[in-house]
Amino acid sequence: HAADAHRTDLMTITRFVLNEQSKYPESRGDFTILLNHIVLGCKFVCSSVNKAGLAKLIGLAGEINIQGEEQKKLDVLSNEVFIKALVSSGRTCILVSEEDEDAIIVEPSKRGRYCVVFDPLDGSSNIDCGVSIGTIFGIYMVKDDHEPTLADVLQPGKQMVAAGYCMYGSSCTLVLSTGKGVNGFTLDPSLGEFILTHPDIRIPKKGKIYSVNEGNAKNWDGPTAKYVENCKFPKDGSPSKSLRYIGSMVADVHRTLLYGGTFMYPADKKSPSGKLRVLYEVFPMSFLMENAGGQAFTGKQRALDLVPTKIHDRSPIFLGSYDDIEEIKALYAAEGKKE
Ligand code: P6P
Repeated sequence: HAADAHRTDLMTITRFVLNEQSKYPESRGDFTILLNHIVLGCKFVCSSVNKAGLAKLIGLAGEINIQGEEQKKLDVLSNEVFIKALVSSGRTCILVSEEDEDAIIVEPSKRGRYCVVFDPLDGSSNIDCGVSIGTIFGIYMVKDDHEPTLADVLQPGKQMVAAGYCMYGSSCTLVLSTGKGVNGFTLDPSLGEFILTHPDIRIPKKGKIYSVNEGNAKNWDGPTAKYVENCKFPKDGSPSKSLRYIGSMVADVHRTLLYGGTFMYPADKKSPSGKLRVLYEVFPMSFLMENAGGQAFTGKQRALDLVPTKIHDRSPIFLGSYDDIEEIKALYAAEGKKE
């Protein structure tokens, strides 16, 4: 029965992507190689994050560790691991990391056709209290071999060929879309493999949860304030929604994807572009939401239509269940008519 099938028909993320890729006879396996290197990075970070608490407890993570080296912060270490993994894949030409001010142009001898934008350890301020954190990544493909420039990554999110995140929590879960649906894989530590555990994830059309930092309420604009008000005091007599806010984007988005509802980081008077970064937070999560049947909206437009001007640009974001985002879009449209 099902359990045995799981044991004997191990659908690993590598096999899954190879199956997908077999639908493109012309492909040369480059994406599979790239993905394998991203997966390697995730496995390393998962193992380091799980030990981080322990390392801190037994003093390994103090200023000087037992090897006498200065102990790197986990997000710095994760960043180095991903950069090394991506460059050594030989399939990338330009990298953008949340940790690096400038884009990384891969040396010519190791160049491939993919541009990877990533946040190696999003939410890392939550490590010490054990809240789930994650790696977020998006992948663009350059059209031909040319000297890579920022223009290759300053592309709208709809140009991405793949996006995903890896959440380091009670289990290590990698959620991936290559443009045709969304699939979730869980790391089986005994095998060191990511196994398909959430095939074809579809976000509920409407949800009962809203997720936003209410501490910013005094700075919200009208439509955001109105939407949150409607969640708390529904006009149509339906039950109030539940507020769930973890403060770690990967965890909040993962819950939204599986349970439905909305995740919001709106603009506010203090930060008119919101807080979350376009390339490696907003775009990958929006790509996943749309591929799971949901929506992602900036308050002005479809998030994936946004064209970034700088690699660390920020944007407001409202993402989640299709019908719930429709409500938010209607509130912003009504506001636009008043102006
Ligand atoms: P706030 C974590 O620092 C992060 O970048 C995201 O993971 C998270 O969604 C957001 O910031 C939380 O921000 O302002 O609510 O603490």
